[in-house]
Parts: sequence; C-alpha cells; structure tokens
Amino acid sequence: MMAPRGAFIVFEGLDRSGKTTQVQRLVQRLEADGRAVRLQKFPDRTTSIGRMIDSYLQTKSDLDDRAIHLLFSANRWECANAIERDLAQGVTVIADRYGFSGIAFSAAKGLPFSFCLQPDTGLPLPDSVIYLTVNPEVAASRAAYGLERYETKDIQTRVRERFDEVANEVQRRHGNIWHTIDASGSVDDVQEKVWAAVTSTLNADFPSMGRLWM
Ligand code: DGP
Repeated sequence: MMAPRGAFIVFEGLDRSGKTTQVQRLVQRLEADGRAVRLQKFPDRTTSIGRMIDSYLQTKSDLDDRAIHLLFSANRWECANAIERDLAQGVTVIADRYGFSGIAFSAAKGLPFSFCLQPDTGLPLPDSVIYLTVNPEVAASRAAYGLERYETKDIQTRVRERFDEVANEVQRRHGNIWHTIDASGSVDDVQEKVWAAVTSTLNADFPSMGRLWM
C-alpha cells in the first residue's frame, strides 16, 4: 500500500510577527512526535535567483517592481518539485512564507492584484495556511525591526490590509484552509494556538494535491 502523502503547511505573517520562531518550534515538536518534516524557507536565498532577491531586500540592488515579483515567484517554482516529491514520500513540509506574501507585498506597492496572482498559478496548494497577525505597533517594537527594505510601519500597515484581501481570495477559491492567529501574546501562548491549527490539519483527511489559484 502507498504511504499517505505528507501535509503541506504554510506560515505567513507580517515581518516581526514571530513567525520564524514559531516555525522552528513547530518543526521541533513535529520531529519529537516522530514525523518526517522538512522546513522550506521562502525566499530561499541559497539559489542564484534567491541571491538576487537577497541583494534586493538588503537594498544593495534595485529592481522594477514587476521584475522582483516574478523573481520571488520563480524562486517558489524552482523549489516546487522538491516540495511535491517530499509530500509524495510522506514528509510534512512546512514553508516559512509562500505566494501569499508575494501578493500582499507586491500589491502593497501598487501592482494590480490580478497581476500578482498570475505567476504563482499552479504551484502546490497548501493544506493549511497559518497567518500570524500582530498589530503594526507591536511589530515595530520587537527586536531588529527596520533592517530590510519592507520593514517600515507604513509598508507593514499596507501589507496587513492586502493580506486581508488575500485571505478572502483564498477562502473564495480554496475554502477553509486559512487560519488567522493573533501573535501578540507570549511565544508559548502563540505556539499552543499554532499547534491546535496544525494538528487539526494533520488529523484531517487531506485530499490529493491541489493547485494554487486553480
Ligand atoms: P523573511 O526572510 O521572512 O524576513 O522575508 C523577506 C522579506 O521579503 C519580507 O519583508 C517579506 C518579503 N517577501 C517575501 N516573499 C515575497 C514575495 O513573494 N514578493 C515580495 N514582493 N516580497 C516578498
């Protein structure tokens, strides 16, 4: 008999929402539970496309808004086969960001929503999206805010508004896969909420692999 496929769980959130800490803790907890897990960070800055993105984010280079949007998407596509392969082998794949950030950040800069969706159409569809919200004042007061291109309160406020539109679009096209979690509390409190959302996904019968925006 074929092993059941792994779950694909995506984390999204504003910068400094504590997303990376939560993702690392979740991976450790799933491993302690005996699951095969792989963490996939986006942007994946290790590839040659990823290095161009890294240089852009660190404001070492400038790029047209559409060009950088397409590079972020290309960076997801170059990792898509490995994600599908792992899922098929029963590995749980956790992504720290995915195409939903791409839309929220690029739409916040003024690109049309329909343009932003297009290049990601057909990517592996997550079984669950965990979106960590935190109000922009709380985010701004957390450590190391302001080091990269998008880390200003003004941009984060606009990104937050765009994420609400993205959540609506996901609901409309893909049903109830989006979980919004308030991440203003302590790391432990947030972790418990994340764990509840993740275990409800893992315990459900997830369908065969879907395609984003299709
Ligand atoms: P991180 O490595 O998680 O700190 O994310 C890097 C930054 O890049 C963060 O400010 C969010 C932004 N970002 C992530 N994905 C995309 C994308 O697809 N498009 C755009 N424009 N920005 C993105």
